[in-house]
Amino acid sequence: HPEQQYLDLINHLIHKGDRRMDRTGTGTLSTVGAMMRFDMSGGAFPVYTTKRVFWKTAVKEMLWFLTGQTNIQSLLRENVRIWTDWPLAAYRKATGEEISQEDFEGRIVADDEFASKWGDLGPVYGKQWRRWLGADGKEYDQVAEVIATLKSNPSSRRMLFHAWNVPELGTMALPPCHMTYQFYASGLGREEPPKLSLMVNQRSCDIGLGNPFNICQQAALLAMVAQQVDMTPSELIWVGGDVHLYLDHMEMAETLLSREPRPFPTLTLARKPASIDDYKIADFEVVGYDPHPAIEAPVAV
Ligand code: UFP
Repeated sequence: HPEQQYLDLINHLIHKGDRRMDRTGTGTLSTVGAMMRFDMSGGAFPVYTTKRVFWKTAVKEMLWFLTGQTNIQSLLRENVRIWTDWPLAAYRKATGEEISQEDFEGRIVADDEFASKWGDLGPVYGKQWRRWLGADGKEYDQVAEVIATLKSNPSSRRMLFHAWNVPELGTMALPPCHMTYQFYASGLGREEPPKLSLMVNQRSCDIGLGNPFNICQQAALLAMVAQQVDMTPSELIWVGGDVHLYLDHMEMAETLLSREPRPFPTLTLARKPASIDDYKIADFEVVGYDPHPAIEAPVAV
């Protein structure tokens, strides 16, 4: 089962991981240089099954990256709260107000002026993907460029987008974890339609919470781009730099290892939107997802 790659990586971290302190003060077991490959041909959608993964939230975050936005307001309107911690901490620090997360989120949603003042994360993923600001003052849409190249010159070795914009790292709420997205078309001229693979390079990976989420959102991106360029999704290849298990995720890790993976569900896109900018969460039809129960675990911030 392809999910065994994930379980093997967890097992490796538990037994061979380097025990070390980390930025968040939690402590991890860590390794460097891991690869997992997921074959999506036939429609398989790599959403792990050894615990329930909230794939809709993950896909909604991917759709938000694609909008090029960096404000949490539009995420909160989709009920996605994963980025609230950073603006909330900044607000509390600046004002000294002991506002609850719920109240803060409520104000961001209801009040545009408040949202534009307090809800922005700085130039994170969406900004870099769609509106990378060049030294020439122009904004570069890397995603559109990749899609255009996939249509005009699909054997190119330059079809990638990157989020590690060095001069802007300091003003991002979090420097990019998943950094490069490189596309690769195969079977060109021999197979109709050709196949599309995506290799993602991730510098830092929380194996317990981040990875299950990242894998399925990256798979969703591959499905969308493949559809836009009339290819079939092939492999999602995920490469991790510092891959770590937080010490307070040990119990979750043991539970995951005790469970038997189940078949991955299938993903179908309900329609073909006019462009990569027009996908909605309702377009993602996932059938046959029958995971083991969800596991709650603390997020290291
Ligand atoms: N992290 C992920 N995936 C993500 C994301 C964050 O695993 O998509 F945004 C984790 C990795 C790490 C932490 O545990 O968040 C980021 O911390 P640092 O910047 O110190 O690597």
